[in-house]
Amino acid sequence: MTAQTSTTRLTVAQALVRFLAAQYTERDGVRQRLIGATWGIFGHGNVAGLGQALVEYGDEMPFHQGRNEQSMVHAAVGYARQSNRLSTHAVTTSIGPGATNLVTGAALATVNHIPVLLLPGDTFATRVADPVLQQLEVPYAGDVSVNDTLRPVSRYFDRVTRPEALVPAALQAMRVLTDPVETGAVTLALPQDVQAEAYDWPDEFFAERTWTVRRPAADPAELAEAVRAVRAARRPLIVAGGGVHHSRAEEALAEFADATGIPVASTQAGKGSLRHDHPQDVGGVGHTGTATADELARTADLVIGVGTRYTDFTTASHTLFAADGVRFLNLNIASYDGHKLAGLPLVADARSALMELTAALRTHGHRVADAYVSEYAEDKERWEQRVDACYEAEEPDTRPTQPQVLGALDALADESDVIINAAGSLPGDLHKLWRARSRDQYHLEYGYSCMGYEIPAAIGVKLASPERNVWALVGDGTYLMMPTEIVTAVQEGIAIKILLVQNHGYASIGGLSESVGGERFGTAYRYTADDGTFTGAPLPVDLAANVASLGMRVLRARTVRELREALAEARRADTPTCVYVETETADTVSGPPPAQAWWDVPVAETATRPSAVKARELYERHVSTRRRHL
Ligand SMILES: Cc1ncc(C[n+]2csc(CCOP(=O)(O)OP(=O)(O)O)c2C)c(N)n1
Repeated sequence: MTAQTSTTRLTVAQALVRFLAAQYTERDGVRQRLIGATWGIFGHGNVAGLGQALVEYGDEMPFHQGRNEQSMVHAAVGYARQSNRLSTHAVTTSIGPGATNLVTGAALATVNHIPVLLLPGDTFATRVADPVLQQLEVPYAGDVSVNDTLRPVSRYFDRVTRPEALVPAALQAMRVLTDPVETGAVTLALPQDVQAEAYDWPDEFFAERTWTVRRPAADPAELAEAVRAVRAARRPLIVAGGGVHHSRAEEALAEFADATGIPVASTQAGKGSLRHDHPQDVGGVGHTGTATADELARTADLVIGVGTRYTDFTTASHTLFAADGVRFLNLNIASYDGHKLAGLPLVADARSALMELTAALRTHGHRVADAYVSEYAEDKERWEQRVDACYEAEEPDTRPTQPQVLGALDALADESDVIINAAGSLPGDLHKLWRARSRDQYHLEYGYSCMGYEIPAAIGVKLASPERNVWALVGDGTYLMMPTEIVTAVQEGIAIKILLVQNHGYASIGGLSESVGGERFGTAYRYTADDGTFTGAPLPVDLAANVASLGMRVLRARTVRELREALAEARRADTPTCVYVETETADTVSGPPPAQAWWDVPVAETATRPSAVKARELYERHVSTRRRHL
């Protein structure tokens, strides 16, 4: 460290807390705290370091007490996403299992490009106490700890092995958290001895610092190419991804769509980019897409991807964009995604570049043909009727199907509701059916599709937007994986709502298993039958009682009518409330519309069981329709 005018002597942990409390982001003239709070579970790896620092500087750094390290990261992700990635939370853990519990949460954050700051404790930097409790000893490498498992899932990783190294590590961490291209999980591993060590910190380190979240404009040559491509297209389709939301580009997208007449389909992360009732919103696209969007995708000559990673669900495993000579124009802030599918890259902030594109196309008076507009408008109307049909229950005193559960929520929801989901059969139903009424109503984590995200993420969303009605939609499998953050909601009076859908097992994977020759093996929650399979009676598990045992109010609904009443009551409640409902298996009439496009899940090439042999034949037919876009 070079000579400084004034210094303050603090421990590394104290210095870090004070530094974090002074970091701000700024975008579009709005300034806010970058690290709004810290979540933590303490053990010997962080209690004397960060634990002591958080009590010493509690007035500068709010604290949330978590129940599981993974779910604390989910809460931070929920908060950060709801804050448009301009504010996030830090998560502190002990060493060993506390630290490795972070890995799944970190991967989820990184895959979804959501900033979170992870502060796992680490084993002694001095190694004087080795092996400390929970230390991994690696015979071939003295400098490896379990925290190295966080390297591949972090966008920045550093181990602060000396006090003064905190300064560059902390600054790099903030740079990555606030960089719209690089952001994701950022890990600062903090050896437990270093956390408690004192150092004379230059006071400049604690001065308020503002990180501008940039909006890079389009390169003029790329923009000119993009304008040419759009003007030449007869059947263009916009695929709106999560980048539209991250950039707050919804209005710019609507203006672009209004000016050109181009329809807008959306990925799971991009849904809500246009309101559902905007005439050009054609709904979800891909394997879980609407018939309208998928038909447009099949026949599009130009796919304009805005802030999308083109996952296999979006491309239907490279079978969806099927027109001869189809080309891609990829507006993305990340060059990596901008070059996918051999597309024309337009590497820029979504909002900036959409505004530039709109202005340029307006000067040419460019619009798609009227016939194209009426074609998708009619299709959209037909799809709306299909949604109505599976939302409605003719007989209100019967057990609802899952689409009818969504219909009941749809009937109540207004722009203030946020629905959160990540895995199971709900994401597919929601992508096809849900009518998003506001830009951030549809909160699907489908980059990592992690069971257990929903409840902690709901807490994070509610912390970011206390005035919203925040619903965690969970299946019974998902609930059983990670219910414990309910206790946190109860403890802090965070009035999230849980809609718990009981169908006695992994319905989604059961259906998938059946379609790929797996015969639903291992996917139902049932007693062991005489032949050793889990095909006996349903288990006597009472999940509603389980929720209640964690301190949350539960409303049980047995019929569509009771469900409507329970949802309305829960929605009015100002305390954490769960609605528990058991669903009927949907038949082909009342069920959600089937998948409109394929998804590649490889099927056994050799098998003796007829189900697998048949599934393989079908699989090979689908594989033959796969396209390479080069
Ligand atoms: C952590 C995690 N483990 C496994 C999976 C694979 N998986 C996806 S959906 C699913 C079943 C979900 O069951 P449930 O929540 O009951 O929803 P349902 O399928 O019944 O709608 C599983 C096991 C996953 N996505 N995440």
